[in-house]
Amino acid sequence: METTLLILKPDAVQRGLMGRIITRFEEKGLQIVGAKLAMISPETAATHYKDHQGKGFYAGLVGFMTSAPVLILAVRGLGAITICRNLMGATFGSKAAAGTIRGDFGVSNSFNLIHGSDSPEAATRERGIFFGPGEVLDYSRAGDRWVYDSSSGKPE
Ligand code: IDP
Ligand code: MG
Repeated sequence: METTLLILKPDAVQRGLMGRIITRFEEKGLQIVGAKLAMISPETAATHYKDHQGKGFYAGLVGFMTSAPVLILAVRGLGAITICRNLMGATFGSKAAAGTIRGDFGVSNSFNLIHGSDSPEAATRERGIFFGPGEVLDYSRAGDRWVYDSSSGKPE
């Protein structure tokens, strides 16, 4: 099981799209194991986006991400990191495929609704930035036996 870190960005919150975006992950069968509505500080945004420091869009990105509340989610499932990136779609709303979150809900290159970790290492690092001990929960859902085929002994 992987646990990825998603952020519904200020545009998603302000446009009233939180529920519809969360629904996409729930409908896929992924499990929400952490959730937090928060303002991100400039320091936290800089830590989160450290790999983008020095790029032309960096200052605008930090300004955007700190401009209004975001919804931070921890999302779990087999292959959750790649599944979430696929559900999100390509970075730019103008290029993202129809059927993806970015493809269906936005046209902007920077206001693209959602962040998702892009590797297991990034997921671990980013979860540590936004969630403290005990804030990401382990729990089972009654419906999980119909989400995964566990007849072999392990979920598939
Ligand atoms: P990702 O969010 O799909 O992983 P990254 O390349 O990691 O894309 O970029 C981080 C964020 O920075 C993007 O989601 C977007 O909000 C913003 N961004 C990336 N490239 C550009 C750009 O060329 N112009 C404006 N904003 C950009
Ligand atoms: Mg990225």
